[in-house]
Amino acid sequence: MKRLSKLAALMATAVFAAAPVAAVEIKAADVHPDGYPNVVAMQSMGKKLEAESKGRFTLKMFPGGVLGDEKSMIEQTQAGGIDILRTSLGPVGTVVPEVNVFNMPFVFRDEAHMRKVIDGPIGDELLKKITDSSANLVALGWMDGGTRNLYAKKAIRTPADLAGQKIRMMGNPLFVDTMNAMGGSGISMGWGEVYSALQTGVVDGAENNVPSYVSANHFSVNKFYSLTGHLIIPEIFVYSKVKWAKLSPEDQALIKKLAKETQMEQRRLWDKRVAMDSARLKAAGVTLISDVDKQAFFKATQPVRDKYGAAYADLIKRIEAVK
Ligand code: GTR
Repeated sequence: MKRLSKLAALMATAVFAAAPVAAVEIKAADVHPDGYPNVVAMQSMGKKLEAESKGRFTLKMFPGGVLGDEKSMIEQTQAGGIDILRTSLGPVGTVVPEVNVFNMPFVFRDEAHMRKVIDGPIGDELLKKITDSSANLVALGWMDGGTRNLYAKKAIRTPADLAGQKIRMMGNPLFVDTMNAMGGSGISMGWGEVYSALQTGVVDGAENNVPSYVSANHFSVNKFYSLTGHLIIPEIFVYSKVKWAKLSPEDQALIKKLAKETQMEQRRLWDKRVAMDSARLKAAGVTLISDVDKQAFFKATQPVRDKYGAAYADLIKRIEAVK
């Protein structure tokens, strides 16, 4: 009897030692399709994580908005249904109002300015603000979202050209206010609905960076791309706080380290993609409007900066001071 139980104990130890450590499948999501720089960068982070954790982690990507629009995906991430979400900062402003400083029109001078800000202490502070907020998200890193320009079925050069034009904006009242101030009529809807809305005339135009304009095929219905440059919004990838709490401190540190690399990898992929898509637009016969009265749009949107920036005057001064 004694010998038998000893044997049983030995067997139990052997079984326990051979049992694989619990594997974690990370569910990642993006509104952009496979092949888009942000999706590729996130998949690459998944591969590195798999290698460095010796296969304990795998990342499964749900691209193309299959899990819903960004507003709904943010909610799913907050609830733990999605582990990692790559999203524009635009809709994040509805759950962490302070990030709206980055969402304001003409807050960055150009993309180089935006990159310097997100790579420096202000960028780190904002990530921490998101993590420390009640939004239930752990902000891991930034991605590049280029410059957003207006596209419509006609050339837009001045605020007057936008009169009567219904323009799709991202889901955050700040953007509807921005479009209304610019002279058009802002309508918010999820990214996945925009193509058919443009096609059927529910909206006359929209605004986005070149890779989004191309990958969503919007250039086939709206052939005038006006370089208004009204928004330069960085993107972000966040981990569900509910899920984050289940990871060991070592795994959290590993993911944070890889996130920093992902931020830079996406940027390289982004720059290549912008060059490629810009060439594609020329070949597709899209008219690029560069003689836009940007000063007029800047002036027209001052009330939006006043309204949303009032509480963050110091932060805005610090952003302006970044050279
Ligand atoms: C893109 C951004 C997406 C999404 C989209 C939109 O530039 O990468 O995350 O926010 O814009 O306008 O909805």
